[in-house]
Amino acid sequence: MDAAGELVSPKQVARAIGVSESSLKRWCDTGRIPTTRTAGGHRRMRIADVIRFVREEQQPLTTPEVLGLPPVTDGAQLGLRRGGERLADALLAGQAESVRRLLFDLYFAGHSLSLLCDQVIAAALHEVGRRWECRTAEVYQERRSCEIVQQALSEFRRLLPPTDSQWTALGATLSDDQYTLPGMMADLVLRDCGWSATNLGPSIPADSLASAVATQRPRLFWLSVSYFTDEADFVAQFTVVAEACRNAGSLLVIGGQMLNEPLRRRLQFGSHCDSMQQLESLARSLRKRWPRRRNSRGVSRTR
Ligand code: B12
Repeated sequence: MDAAGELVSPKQVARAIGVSESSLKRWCDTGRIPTTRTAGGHRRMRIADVIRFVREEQQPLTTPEVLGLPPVTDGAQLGLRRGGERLADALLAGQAESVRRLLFDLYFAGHSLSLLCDQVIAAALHEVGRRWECRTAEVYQERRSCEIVQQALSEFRRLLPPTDSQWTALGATLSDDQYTLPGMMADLVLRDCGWSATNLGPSIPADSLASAVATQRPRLFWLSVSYFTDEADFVAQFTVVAEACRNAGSLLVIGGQMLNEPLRRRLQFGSHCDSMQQLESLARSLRKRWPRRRNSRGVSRTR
């Protein structure tokens, strides 16, 4: 069962939300929380549906630990900007548990995943970068910050809705580009929009990405560009990937700190996004605009 399909019982959810089991069962039976039944007739809910109910109905979680989630702390009151500042301090100090609790507090307060990525996590990592640049932070603190954020972000997967294998997306960074967070964020944000996303990871040669696109034929291919040593070589590599996307009918979506306007004018791509919020709105609008793919017999198919 994929993480998003994880099931929980009314007893667990009632304890996590701090309501009686009978009220919770009533919410199940009135359809406020999508519910299935076991062979023995017991109610079960997907954790993703419980979390959507909690966030949409602003139903405070009293004991999220019951659902394997971090305890509630005061993060929700901080808001996004101060949340980002608190996160930068916790990252530089290597406080993984504080980072985890802060991100979940802000998520349960109703902030979208894409907003947390852009205005809290990226903002905090930019601050870590500024400290590195002015020698008040070390490279190990940069790397550790990324590890801590990746650990926390990987826990969000189990809270996301099931993905639709019709909407396939693949992504990576090119050779030399070791940056992992933008790719992980794009993967999570696309899954949050119901896309079946696969992050191939950092620093992959263009030829290999081109063959991945040719064989997988994703509907969307994302490329994050945070670093390259030689612009001409980067453009040459990029062109190989862009060609493969054109041949496979995959929309090439690009983003990243290195993609300034003059460089973008030298590149052929489908869409440029400066943030995860832009990616989210693109991913949701494509699902509305694009038809489902059909095979020769007119049956909807996943590729
Ligand atoms: C962590 C880090 C590292 C780590 C990365 C580890 C890892 N696992 O990723 C390590 C130690 C490897 C590293 C190395 C270097 N680093 Co460094 N690093 C950083 C740091 C602090 C954070 C990077 C990060 O993850 N940011 C968080 C992400 C999420 O933010 P983001 O990239 O802005 O992405 C957002 C948007 O751009 C957008 N986006 C980005 N990509 C995409 C893709 C798509 C599809 C979409 C839709 C959106 C999108 O959405 C994101 C969320 O809002 C940055 C500081 C900074 N300003 O980011 C410096 C920074 C990028 N590094 C810098 C430098 C110079 C280096 C080195 C060259 C240092 C050296 N001399 O060795 C090397 C180069 C390594 C290489 N070959 O890749 C400079 C770059 C300056 C420049 N532009 O030239 C920075 C800016 C630090 C600084 N202030 O000077 N670094």
